[in-house]
Amino acid sequence: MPERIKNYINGKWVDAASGKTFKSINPADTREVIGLVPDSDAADVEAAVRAARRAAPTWAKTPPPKRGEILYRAAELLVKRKQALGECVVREMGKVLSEGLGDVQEAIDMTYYMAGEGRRLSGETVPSELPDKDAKSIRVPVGLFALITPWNFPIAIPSWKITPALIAGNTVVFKPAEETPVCATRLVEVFHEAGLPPGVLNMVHGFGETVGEPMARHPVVEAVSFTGSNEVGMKLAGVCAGLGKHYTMETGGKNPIIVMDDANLDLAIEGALWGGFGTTGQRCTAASRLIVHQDIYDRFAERFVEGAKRLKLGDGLERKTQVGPLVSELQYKKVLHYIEVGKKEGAKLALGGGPYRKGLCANGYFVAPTIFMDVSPNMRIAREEIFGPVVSIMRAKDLTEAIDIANDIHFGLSAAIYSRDVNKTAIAERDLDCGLVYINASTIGAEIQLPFGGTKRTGLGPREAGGRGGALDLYTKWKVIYRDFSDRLQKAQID
Ligand code: UN1
Repeated sequence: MPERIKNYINGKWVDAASGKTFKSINPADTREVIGLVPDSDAADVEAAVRAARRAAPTWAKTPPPKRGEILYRAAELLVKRKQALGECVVREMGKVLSEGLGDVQEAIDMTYYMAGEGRRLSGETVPSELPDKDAKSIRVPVGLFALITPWNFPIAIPSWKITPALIAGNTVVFKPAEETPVCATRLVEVFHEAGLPPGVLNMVHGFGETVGEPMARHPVVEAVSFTGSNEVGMKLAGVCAGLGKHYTMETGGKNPIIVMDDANLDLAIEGALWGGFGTTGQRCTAASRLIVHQDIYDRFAERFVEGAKRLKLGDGLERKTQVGPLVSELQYKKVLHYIEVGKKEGAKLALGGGPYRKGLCANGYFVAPTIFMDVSPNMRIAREEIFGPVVSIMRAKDLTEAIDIANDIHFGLSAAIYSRDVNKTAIAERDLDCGLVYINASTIGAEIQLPFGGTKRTGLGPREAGGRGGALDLYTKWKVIYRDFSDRLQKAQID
């Protein structure tokens, strides 16, 4: 029997007002229904927003270290439940178990990190230009946040948004991806059990048009944080700007690895396999373009294809599996469509090129690891985000050309270079136009203590995750306080 999943409103687990449900299934075997999930609408959004609004004044006045204590307890619970949550990620989203556990670990890291912010949340104190007067800036909550998260990191990415929102004193309405509602529920249970007061965090399950958009448009919602497709992100940014809401949109990537002729080839191949096919290519940070120096191009391509041939596809809970299924029928069809586009564009298909249905994979959304060679930078498969196990290899005559190809697209999330020449890696570090640069490492695996995000159409608004210039820039606003204790009128800029 599938589990009956609920919305979480004002500290209570409730069905959608309409009573309607939809199914969450296992993408490795679509016959397995994991959850029956509330198919919510604007009425449920309204109830969640009301609860969040009622909870806001008390939560905003709760001392941040006390908010932090709740987050510490949540982090401890995540540690205790890591295995179960990791398995839930595998069953509902399809990634392999080691990565499912990594997904949970990233949430643990983030929750501890943001718990610690409860005792920092620092501003500045600076001298005033006048005597007997002081001046400081403090961080205050923004207000009520709508958080809309994707399915590819069903525990980690919600934690990137929920924990900074909470530590900063905001209240939240949260819509998790419709593909991974059970994982989201496990995460919200943790915050509930950690002692979060009712109404501070609310979760409404459902779809973009019926829940996400009404949430973002709701007049009481002051800010929106979205991670997902570029198309939806840009549209939502327009909605937010029009309604005067703060926002962060974290969207696509088309991340390159540059492999120079002096690279450690074994390391570069390993990194390219991990970046290209890890998480079945379903990371914003996935390495979907390999830009290889012409002198090692053939050698690299041959060995890369050999390595990809050996990857084992299957159910992520099987110990030997390295590549799981795509998350849904929609993604499966989209990836297969792009493979056809690549063939038609005249790229050379070196591996894969279609569905993978062998053995136990027959009932899941499996696509064979696919490699296109001799891809030219203007082909669609070299420019558009595919979000699947499809990698394009391109040739470059030198570092300058490689960097030009890397930069000549609308996205700029992460990029990597493999080279043993410190000057070349320094030039790449300087000239790659993106948010994350990796040197002698793949494009995936950002850590939470630094800002996460990219340039160009990859993202709009403040970055996610930790550190200066990270999430707190979205989840707090500055208040500046001048205190005059001179007992006389003092005029700044004049006296
Ligand atoms: C994403 O795919 O949206 O850097 C996030 C990484 C992970 C996060 C990816 N830490 O690959």
